[in-house]
Amino acid sequence: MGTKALILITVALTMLGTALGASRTVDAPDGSWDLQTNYSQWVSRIKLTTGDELKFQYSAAVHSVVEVSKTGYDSCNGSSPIATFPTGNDVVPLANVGTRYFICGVSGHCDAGMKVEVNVKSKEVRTVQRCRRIGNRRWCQSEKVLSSAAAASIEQSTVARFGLIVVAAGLTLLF
Ligand SMILES: *[C@@H]1O[C@H](CO)[C@@H](O)[C@H](O)[C@H]1NC(C)=O
Ligand SMILES: *[C@@H]1O[C@H](CO)[C@@H](O)[C@H](O)[C@H]1NC(C)=O
Ligand SMILES: [Cu+2]
Repeated sequence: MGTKALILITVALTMLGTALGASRTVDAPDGSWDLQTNYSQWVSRIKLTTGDELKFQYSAAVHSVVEVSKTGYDSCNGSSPIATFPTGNDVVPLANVGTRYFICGVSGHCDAGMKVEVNVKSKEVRTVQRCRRIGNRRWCQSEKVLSSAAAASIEQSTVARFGLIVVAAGLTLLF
């Protein structure tokens, strides 16, 4: 009995885990990591929270991605990189709250605008109350919903909610 409950809890936590992160491709859906994009404009339209990831897709023969400090970003100087991502299909996990700075490492490209600064925020936890009338009684249920950045946030919060329900079921079995 206890084992069953533990398995359920594990399944639920795994589901929550997959519900937590969203993937953002830089300048998707219209563009990619290139010289044509106004990245401050792109970044103003998206929201990134911890657990999300940033994807850079580009031709590795033409560009690169270098993560730098604010100083390196402001001066387009990639000579002391925090990290370099050279493959053309680079995934950068955004584990922590804070600002991250990325520039293209190819000479002149950062100065031409190939630089992006992203602000990673903490995930919000909202409490949603749903009420339903059956006969002359009102049944209310409150749920904690983890909201994520993705456009698919509705599906994600649904998955998260389902995960929480399974956790609750698991705990009921356990005690
Ligand atoms: C990029 O977009 C921002 C906000 O719309 C604007 O203020 C800025 O001038 C643009 N930069 C370039 C290089 O076009
Ligand atoms: C770039 O930064 C390094 C140290 O991080 C510094 O030694 C170098 O002078 C800088 N280059 C330019 C062109 O400012
Ligand atoms: Cu470039």
